[in-house]
Amino acid sequence: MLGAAGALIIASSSLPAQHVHHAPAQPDTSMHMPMPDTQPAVRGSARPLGIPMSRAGSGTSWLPDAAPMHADHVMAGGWELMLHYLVFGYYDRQNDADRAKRGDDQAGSANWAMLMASHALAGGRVQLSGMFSAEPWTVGASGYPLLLQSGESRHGLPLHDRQHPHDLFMELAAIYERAVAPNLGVQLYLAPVGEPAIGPVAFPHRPSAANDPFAPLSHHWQDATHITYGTITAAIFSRTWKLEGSIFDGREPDQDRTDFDFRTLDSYAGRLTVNPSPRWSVSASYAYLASPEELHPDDAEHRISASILNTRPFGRRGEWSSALIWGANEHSADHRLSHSALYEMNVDLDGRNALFGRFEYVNKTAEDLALDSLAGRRFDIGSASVGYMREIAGALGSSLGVGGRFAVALVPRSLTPYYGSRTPTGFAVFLRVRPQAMHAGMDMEQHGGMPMPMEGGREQR
Ligand SMILES: [Cu+2]
Repeated sequence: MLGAAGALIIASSSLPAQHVHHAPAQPDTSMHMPMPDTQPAVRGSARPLGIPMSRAGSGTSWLPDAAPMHADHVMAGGWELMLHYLVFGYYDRQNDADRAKRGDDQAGSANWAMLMASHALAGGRVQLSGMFSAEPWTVGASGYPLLLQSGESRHGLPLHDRQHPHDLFMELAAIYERAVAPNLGVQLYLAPVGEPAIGPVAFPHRPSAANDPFAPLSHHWQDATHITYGTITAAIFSRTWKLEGSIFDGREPDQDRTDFDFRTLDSYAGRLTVNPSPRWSVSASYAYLASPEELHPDDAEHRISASILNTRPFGRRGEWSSALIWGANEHSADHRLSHSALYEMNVDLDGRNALFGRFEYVNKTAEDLALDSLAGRRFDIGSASVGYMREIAGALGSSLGVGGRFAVALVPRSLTPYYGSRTPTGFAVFLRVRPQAMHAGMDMEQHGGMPMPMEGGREQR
């Protein structure tokens, strides 16, 4: 996320060459555009080692450098300010409630906004970020309908077949980072609310999920720790790798989505990420969660995951982002590894039309799905969702799109009494607002009228 590119004020000759792909001769600034050829850098908060802003994912995670960036960006008194937001208004209908016990419909909004400010400090760079969601009100405490989803609770009962809302405070964090050698940097992340070094970039920030309003069914096997109430992460990194360790409060957020759930830093995690080239980011992580679930406080959890993220050009002006993720949990209660696998993609065909899809396997227990009569059993669940998004308008730096999503799940026969069939379905239609894509050709008025020397293909118009 965080990708605000635009301001190429420091001479980019000092930065590693990036030629992700070549631009059309006459880019249309009103449309979503892929990443520019050059590495952005901004005076006052240059990133150590010349690592581009586009690489910044959720928390301290890395995306491919080629990931598209959607943000508003201004310089003010030596501070670089960036605003990111993603707002979906949806109508969601899961299953046919007349035929099956499980399923529901809802109109609501999934959304988040993030404000970041960064400044030069002591030979490095400090960044403050705040990320917020209105979902406690626009989704509600019971979450939105999503067949076979599980995780977190309300009124002492596990949420099932619904995705919990995100908390009002999704992140309040400070990062300090600086180079300590020509190709070595250090980073410290302090977050009263934030994301420890676990798993891939969280789905709200993944380009491969950017047009999908809904969470993966494997969220709690892969990236659900993106909101924790207390995280400290230390990292060392070069231009191509990053090694991180975190201590954090491993408890999931509770049903009160507007408060701070501070406890103790009882959990830890480590992650290695490698970005071998501009289009790729590969990571592996391990986490120990001391007591993640409020309903089962004595149950500790080990979580291991690996991910491969890719962004590549598609056609003349499109871009194709994808994610392949494996995540597994082992609960101290039963010492069995339960696996999940996900492939997800977003293909921006031409800057206006995008196709997206997510294909998942996850092993869930009767407890996860609140199926008391099947207690002790485990279920292999598959899910395929596909969708389409079309940009229909752009104004004031925002882009409005309209889209739809259809999903079909595959469940074992033993679940048909609950879901009505072995292949229950769900669909949603939605509007989506986000900042227009940033690229080096963006208007200088967004940078206080400063002239912006550019290099590379696209921006020389
Ligand atoms: Cu989440």
